[in-house]
Amino acid sequence: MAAADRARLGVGMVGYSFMGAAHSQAWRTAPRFFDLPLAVDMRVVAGRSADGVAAAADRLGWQESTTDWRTLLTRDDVDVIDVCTPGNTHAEIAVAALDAGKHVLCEKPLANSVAEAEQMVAAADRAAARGVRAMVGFTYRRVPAIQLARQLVADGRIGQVRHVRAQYLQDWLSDPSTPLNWRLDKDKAGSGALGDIGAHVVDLTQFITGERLTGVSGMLETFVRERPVATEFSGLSGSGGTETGPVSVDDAAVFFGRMSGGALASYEATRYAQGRKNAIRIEINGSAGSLAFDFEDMNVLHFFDAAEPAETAGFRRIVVTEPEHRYIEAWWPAGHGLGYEHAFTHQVVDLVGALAAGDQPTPSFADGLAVQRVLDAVERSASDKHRWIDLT
Ligand code: SOE
Repeated sequence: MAAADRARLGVGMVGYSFMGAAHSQAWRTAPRFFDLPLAVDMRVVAGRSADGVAAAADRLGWQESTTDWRTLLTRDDVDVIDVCTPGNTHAEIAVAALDAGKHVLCEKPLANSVAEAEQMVAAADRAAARGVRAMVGFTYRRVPAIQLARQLVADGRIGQVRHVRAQYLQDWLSDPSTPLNWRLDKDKAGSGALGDIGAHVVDLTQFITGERLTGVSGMLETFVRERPVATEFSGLSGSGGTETGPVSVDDAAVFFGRMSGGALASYEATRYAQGRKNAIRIEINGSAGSLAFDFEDMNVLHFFDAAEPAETAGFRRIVVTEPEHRYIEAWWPAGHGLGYEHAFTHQVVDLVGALAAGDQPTPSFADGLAVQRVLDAVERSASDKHRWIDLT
């Protein structure tokens, strides 16, 4: 269909720093590489600082900026609101947007507590009755190698899942002089490594296996409890002066659990794994084979097929850059890999496709709530001598 004939989808975004920039890139790029059923209009970005948000609008490609996100709710030219703010504001913005009849894409984790996540699911259910949709941004689901892993599990290529082993390793807090920022403040972020990055691996392992965690036991640790107050901070780095303040979240989380199909699962999320910048490592062992993935080599999926003769059996390194792989055809010739930002673009592609078709996009707010329940259970377990917490 010619672009001019397509119905338009007006987008408003709230927040404009690291995640806002990643989402803006996706809204800009998706219509240029994919044949979207709706024409995307990047109408307006909202943020607290007038100068900051105006500069961001200019840099990131938004037509307008505002310091009052509530104005987005009453604009007829805004159909979807993309929430890229710290977790403590997700529930307020998403519920107001859904009640105002706007579709919502909300960054992960869905909320800072189970109670907030439940309110958001209730708002999403009310909205769904009017054809209004809500999606949570567990972006890594849209990495082509992750899509292939899920497909192989669904096709029975690794048989019955026995072990799920997942780590999300970063090192940006290893240096104690890295200053305080909102991600280290429980009131704003809800939790630390657990919610920020552990949430991703909980979601990914549930997505790949098609199973849910039925119970967990865990521990949390805060290695550096006092840090400099930031004088400037951007992305995941910054600098501070001599004034210090408390860190109120976990630096690292380790937990184990059981999947609904009976598999044993272990998880680690940390910002102290020196040398690991954004290592999302997932290995799944089944009765008929195994899969292994590392985001630091994100265009590759390792696959072991136990049916192969012992002399030649071994992990196969599948380079997931063929046009047959999900999303790849829209990009480059085989072997010309993708990066971090592409999964955000795929997220927009799938959201716009679902909205045009009148379908529920995934992951839904209910999926976000399921992850939130796991995070909450790990926190309760950690504060009660690693007690087993049932999730059934
Ligand atoms: C920071 O740890 C962070 O930006 C996460 O918040 C994102 O979800 C992840 O994509 C990269 O790391």
